Amino acid sequence: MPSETAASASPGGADEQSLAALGKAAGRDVGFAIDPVRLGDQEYARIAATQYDLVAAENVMKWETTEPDDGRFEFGPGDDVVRYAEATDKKVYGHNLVWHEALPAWVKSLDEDALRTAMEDHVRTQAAHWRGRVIAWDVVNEAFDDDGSRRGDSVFQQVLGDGYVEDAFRTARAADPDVDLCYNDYNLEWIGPKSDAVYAMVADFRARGVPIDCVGFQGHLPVGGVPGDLVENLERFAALGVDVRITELDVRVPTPASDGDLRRQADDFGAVFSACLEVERCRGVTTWGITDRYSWVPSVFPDEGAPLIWDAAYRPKPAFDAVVEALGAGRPTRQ
Ligand code: 9MR
Repeated sequence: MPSETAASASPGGADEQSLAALGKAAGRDVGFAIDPVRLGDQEYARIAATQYDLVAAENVMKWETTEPDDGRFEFGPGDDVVRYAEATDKKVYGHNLVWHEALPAWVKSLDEDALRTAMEDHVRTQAAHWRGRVIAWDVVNEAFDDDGSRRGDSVFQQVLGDGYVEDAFRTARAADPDVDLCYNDYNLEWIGPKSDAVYAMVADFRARGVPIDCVGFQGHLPVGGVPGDLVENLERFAALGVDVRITELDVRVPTPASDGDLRRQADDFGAVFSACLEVERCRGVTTWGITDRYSWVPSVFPDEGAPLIWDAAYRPKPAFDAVVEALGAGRPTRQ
């Protein structure tokens, strides 16, 4: 059984059936959002070490952690993630530089000039700190509302207006000339008002030489929610000359989860990984965690959860087998 083989990979290195190994053969990164505190959990650590080749910090590179007070930077927890990644041969995907959430209170009370200075200083200092050690940054996270307008509940939008996004990308480029600079958002997976607005922004940036290299499609989906036009949507962004990536995949189901929903969830995971394999410029898929034991979903969606590919007892779910199958599909068969 593929799940048994892959899930029992030897500690300390990816075995040839691991998700990372299958992803590598297919030219795709397989990542997870890491909470370094959970590495004390033996099963978490074993799966993290053996199954993935990319990490994104679930929380510890966010502004509230990295600059809790004006000009006082705290990179320790993020450094732990980077050191862990380097020790286990994984890439680091930087999440994130500018976001209206996970923001310390001091940022929210600044006037226009002070906020612009604070944002540029934050982007510059954080990008410079991990220069050469992260492959990409979510420079700006979640700047748009679902109707395609700029989101009104962002202090950056309220005080600085649309131009803050461009300013953040230019500042990041100046601090790290080599890292990929990404825009990242949710509900961007299908063609509609929100993805159209982001598409227009990316097209405009590319036309005017504003540095942008990639777009992250988060992929926080309800079961059954993989849009039929996912590939078409990824392709139209790629045609603008940017890489694309699924950055935060999870598929929530009503809890307690039924067998039927877990099978539909497996189909959804398989479909998203297959979509990424189908699009040449899709660099990989990151799941927003490893195990149903630890997920943000139940705290935000009452009566929903179980959104990941290992269950709360670290047993691989049907979704795990579906990912193995999707990743292996394009692989040459060995004799
Ligand atoms: O999973 C993250 C959760 O632990 C945090 O409390 C929350 C606020 O910082 O952020 C969650 O991750 C979010 C990500 O950073 C951006 N896209 C949506 C994710 C889920 O809310």
